[in-house]
Amino acid sequence: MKLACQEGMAPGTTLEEKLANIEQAGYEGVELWGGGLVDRLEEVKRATKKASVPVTTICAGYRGTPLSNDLATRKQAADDIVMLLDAAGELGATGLIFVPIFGKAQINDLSPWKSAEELERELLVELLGDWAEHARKAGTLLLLEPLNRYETHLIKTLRDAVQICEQVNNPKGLKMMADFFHMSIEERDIPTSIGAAGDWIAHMHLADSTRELPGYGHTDFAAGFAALREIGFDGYMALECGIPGDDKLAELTKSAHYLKARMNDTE
Ligand code: LER
Ligand code: MN
Repeated sequence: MKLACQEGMAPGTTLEEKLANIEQAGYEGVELWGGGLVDRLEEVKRATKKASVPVTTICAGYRGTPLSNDLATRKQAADDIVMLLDAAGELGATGLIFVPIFGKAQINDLSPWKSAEELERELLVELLGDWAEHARKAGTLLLLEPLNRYETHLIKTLRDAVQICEQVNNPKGLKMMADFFHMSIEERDIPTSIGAAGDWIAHMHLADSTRELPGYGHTDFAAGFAALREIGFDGYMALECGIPGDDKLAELTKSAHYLKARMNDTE
């Protein structure tokens, strides 16, 4: 289990400065936002090669919507996802984080034949079949991320994501991730859900129940980390949250200490 930090949370004006601060604050990797990444890929490769902080993951940032009603919008998503998977492979990242749809369903309900949600699930499995294979060949993973009910209607729990991963059944191309913030809303018991998802989990997002830095809310990270240790998780856990206070570097450093202490609580 290694700690990482999203680029956008790090203080600094250049990528070099941000990477240096991430490392100084006690993190071992950086997660990049996918939007615009392909246009600055060479700059990212140069900066990360010099720093000792590797790119762990690319977080979404594709245009379009994979489960849109509109073919051009679906195609836009497909083109960007394939490009970002190639970038993830070139950067040596664990994977590209993928959310099938934000908000409500966009495709038509065809009840009584099939509901919009049934159609979305079938379309999703169809699309993921191709993208998982593309990811596998690129040497990376597509990482399905469940979100909470206020951000999506479709894949909300770890169990939802596991079901899709099982249906696609290409574990070298498609796995899932779990975000402590979404889990604090959707999971009945976080350690049990992590245990049930097991080997399918290849990445984590860290945020407390308030979506601030770990340590500010009431999430039981020690119990979550113990469950991750139990399933043999050895991937990255990237911060994705707000930073209270003015001294961002001090806050990030404090949170790294807090998280490492929670890892040791149950060792
Ligand atoms: C969105 O809430 C989220 O958790 C991200 O990781 C996906 O864009
Ligand atoms: Mn997340």
